[in-house]
Amino acid sequence: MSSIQNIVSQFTADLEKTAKVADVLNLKAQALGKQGSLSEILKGLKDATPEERKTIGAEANVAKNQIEELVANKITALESAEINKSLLKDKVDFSMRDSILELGLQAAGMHPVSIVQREIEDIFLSMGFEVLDGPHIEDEWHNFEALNIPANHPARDMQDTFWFADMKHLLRTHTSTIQVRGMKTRKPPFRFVGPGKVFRCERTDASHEMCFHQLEGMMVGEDVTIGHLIYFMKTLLSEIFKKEVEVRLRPGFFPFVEPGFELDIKCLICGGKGCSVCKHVGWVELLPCGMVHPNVLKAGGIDPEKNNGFAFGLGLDRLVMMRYGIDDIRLIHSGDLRFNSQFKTF
Ligand code: FA5
Repeated sequence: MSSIQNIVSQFTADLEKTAKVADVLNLKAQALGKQGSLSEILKGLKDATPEERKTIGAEANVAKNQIEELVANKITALESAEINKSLLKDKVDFSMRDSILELGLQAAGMHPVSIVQREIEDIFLSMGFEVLDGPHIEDEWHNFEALNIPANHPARDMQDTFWFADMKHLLRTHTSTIQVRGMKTRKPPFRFVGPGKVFRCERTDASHEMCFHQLEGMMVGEDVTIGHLIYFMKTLLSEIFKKEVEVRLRPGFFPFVEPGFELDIKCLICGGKGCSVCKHVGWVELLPCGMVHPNVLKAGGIDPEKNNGFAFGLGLDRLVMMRYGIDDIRLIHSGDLRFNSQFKTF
């Protein structure tokens, strides 16, 4: 009996000195394994009286349970010490977050697209519009079909699309997908804007990028007219430029509006003389818009007999270029801190 107790106390002392799970398991094998010290005692029972076998057997069982419990506790302790150690090593001090962010903004400035986007959101919020968001990865229905562009429609070629391998999903080519999602989740009357990144498989130049920003706008109700559309466009431009800018409205074709218009701005880089940004025509395509096509309202679950609406899709990067006199869109996307630091800081 005393040797059983000795085994447990020796085991406890040896366990105390272990610092690795593998060493704990080795120690356990030395006590409880086939050749282990406790097993050796049990083997010796074959020569004992039935009475001795009973008491020593019971005592050995208690010792085995004790050793197993000691082992389990030690392994848990070693594993949590390991986790704590790695947590401490990779620790992030979140209390530093705000000051780091502030330092970054002071050094780099706020991105000009973010500055202008926030200003436009505020302008539209003050006129009773909501600000909506939408996913970058879309399906064909939201990007094309619901916008009156069925499969094989030539208008699909107007926007070179990045398709996923399943040929059903794509990177949205315009923020008009937000129109569709907005209509589906609202009942007229409503008005909202939806800014965001869009993607097109295009060759880049001074005014074209593959990933750029648009800001969609939509207003739907019983008596929405072209007059409303022109009023909101004019308010937007006078608030953003804080000065008279020359614009022209011309007919434009988009399957999701009828009638459709292109609102161009006199190029503020060259003053209309012609440069690489306006492709030497003196005007920059900025704000396509129009009255929402009845098929689009239907796809959005809205009765076109009772409601009509306008929609627009502002080219945000080009507006930023006009506002700050930036002569190459690729600078906006360069990620160059020397460029960013020239704009407003907090
Ligand atoms: C559209 O994307 C339509 N969804 C806009 C619309 C919405 C029309 C609602 C009517 C009603 P478009 O492909 O023309 O239209 O693009 C809109 C604007 O995005 C352009 O006027 C231009 O300012 C900008 N844009 C287009 N392609 C690029 C590009 N590759 N890089 C930078 N800006 C671009």
